[in-house]
Formats: sequence, C-alpha cells, structure tokens
Amino acid sequence: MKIEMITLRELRMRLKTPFETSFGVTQERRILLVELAADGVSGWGEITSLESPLFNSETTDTAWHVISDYIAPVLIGKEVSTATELPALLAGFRGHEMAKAGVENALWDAEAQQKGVPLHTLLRGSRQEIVCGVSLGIRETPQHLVVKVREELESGYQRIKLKVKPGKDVAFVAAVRKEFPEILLSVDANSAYELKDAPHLRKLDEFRLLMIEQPLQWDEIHSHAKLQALINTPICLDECITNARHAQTAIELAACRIINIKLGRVGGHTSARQVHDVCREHGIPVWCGGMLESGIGRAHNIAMSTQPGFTLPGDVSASQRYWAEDVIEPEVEVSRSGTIRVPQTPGLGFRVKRNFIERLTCRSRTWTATRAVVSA
Ligand code: OSB
Ligand code: MG
Repeated sequence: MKIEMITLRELRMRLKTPFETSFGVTQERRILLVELAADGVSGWGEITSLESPLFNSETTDTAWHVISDYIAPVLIGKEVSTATELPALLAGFRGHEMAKAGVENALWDAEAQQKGVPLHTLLRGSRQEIVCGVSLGIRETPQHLVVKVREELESGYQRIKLKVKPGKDVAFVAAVRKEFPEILLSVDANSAYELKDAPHLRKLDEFRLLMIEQPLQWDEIHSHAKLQALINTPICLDECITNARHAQTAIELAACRIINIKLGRVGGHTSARQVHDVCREHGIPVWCGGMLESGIGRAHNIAMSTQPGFTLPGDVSASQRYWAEDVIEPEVEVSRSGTIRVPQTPGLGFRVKRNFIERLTCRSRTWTATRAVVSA
C-alpha cells in the first residue's frame, strides 16, 4: 500500500454534559481526525488526546505539531505492506503515542477495506458483540450519583465505573453499593492519590469493587505494586501502561490484576494487540478504555474489543450519551442488555459523515505524495 494522502483536521464538538474527573471538567472537545488514502482507499483514525495535558502529557496541539512536523512528512509517499509496519517507521520519535495511534489506526481501516474484511477480522478478533459499561463523572452529592447510576443500569449497562478523588470517594461508593448490592462496580482515580493514602484506600475494600483504576501517579508502576500488597481491591492500570513492556513489568511486579487498554495511550492497534497478548499469556483480564471519543474513535474501540482477552465490560458506550449528533452513521447503539453489535462490513463498518465533519472542522492540513496543502 502506498500512503498517497494524509489529511489532519481539528473538529470542535460539545459534550452533551460536562464530564468531571479528578483532574478537571471537560465539555468542549477539540478532536483531531486523520483521513489517510492508500491505493485509492481512504481510512479514518482519531487522536484521543485531551485538550490539556491532564490525563497524560499529550494535547490536541502537541498531536497537531508532532503529526504535522514529524509523522506525516515521514509517512507520506511510503510503501508499506501492512499497518503493522507503521510503529517501526515512527519508532525514532519518542512518546506521542496518541498522535501515532491516530495515523496508524487510519491505515488499519484502509487496509481492512482493501482486503474487503471488517477491521476486527484483520485484528484477529472473533466476538460478534462486545459488552459495555459506563464511566460516570464526579457528582455534587452521593444522592445525585445514585440517580445517575440507576438511569444507566436501566439502559442496560453491565458495569458502572465511578470517577473518584479525595473528598469524593468513600461516601459516594458506599451510597451506590448500598442501593445496588450486586452490580459490577469499579472506581477510577486518575492518579489522585499517593502511596501514603493506602489506609484510606483500604476503606474501599468492603465495597467489593471489581477494581480501582490508576490510584497513584500517572507514570509510576512500582508504587502501585506496593499499594496492591496493602489493599484487597484489584488495581487496574490505565495511564502508566503505554506499551507491552510496561504491561510485562506491571504484571511481573504484581502492580495490578487488570489492565485497561486504550488504543491512543498505547500507540495504536499494533501495540494494543501486543499489550493484549502479554496480558492474555499471564491471565490478566483487559478491557477497552475510553477518551470521550467521537464515533471514529469509538468504532476503532469496538473492533479492538473483539479480541479474546477483552473479558470485562469496557468504557465503550452509545454515541448519544456523549453527542447530540455523531460523525458516523449509524451511530453507536447499545442494546437493552448492554452490548454493541460488531459491524460486519469492510473496514470500520460505519459510514463517515463527511459533510457533517466538514461543518465541524476549524482547521485542516493535507499532505499528498507530492506536496502539502494548507487551508484555514
Ligand atoms: O481515565 O478512563 C479514563 C475520560 C477522559 C480521560 C480519562 C478517562 C476517561 C473516562 C471516560 O473514564 C471514558 C469514556 O466514556 O469515554
Ligand atoms: Mg482511567
């Protein structure tokens, strides 16, 4: 496949409701989409960085910069036989996994279309449907949270994840657990605690949580091993696993019992599959994390989640929970039993709404095998 054209564009999209985590509140998303043409077929990918470096170190603007000045110039005009060759071509550029992932994933979509197979088949996934949970932002009071949890359970979601931070943790979890004694329940701290908080985090043990996600520092594996030895709740790592070596290290150190795989955070489908494989070899369950994506990122998440190690419900939920209108057709829909049917048509399996995307675009840049075109 020859990479003939790459278009990078920034879209403004407003979440229906603000999403609060331990690091802040998000509502106005600045989403980057990549369209990549290879041998006449065009594939799509999404860069899942947030607007500010509050989750990891990447942002919308760092991704724009790194793709514009490094990734696109290296890839344009290149001949590759499969998308799995991309990481090696970009390995010289340190970090910036989300920027790399957006471009690599677009090539995966193009390759699947060229081969006439659904993306999940190319990824060697086999599930026909995936199981969904939801991630709920921090609320004013435990009572507000309980109301929200009930609503999501009534929609069919099979696992509820609560965002927590110091001062908004134990009482909130206690209220939800009291009301719903049997549900699959987890919490996500996004690095809001320190190892010295272990006695406090131990209080969560009584609520039979499926896991506590990334309680400690975003880039630190070892202290999670120390914490895991002090609490019963299984630790799930998110932020600090950006490749398969990290997964191997975390497993060897017993720093976690579960891993959340985010396509962007680990650098794209090739790396995600490696993380998945390491976890599977060691009997560590994985699930698909979310980054408040548009439909493009969501479609990639669905394809990834078909791989056999994804045995826990992911944070991949319906388009309409996030957006008044999504960029794909049909939108991502969740059944009454909390599942998403995996599309069986070639590539991502959703139609990309070009006109709608065009209307939301505030800047774009295109590289072709011979020249670069800039437009406002
Ligand atoms: O840590 O999983 C996270 C959203 C933004 C940044 C980090 C995280 C999240 C979520 C939301 O939990 C998942 C989603 O619904 O997309
Ligand atoms: Mg998380």
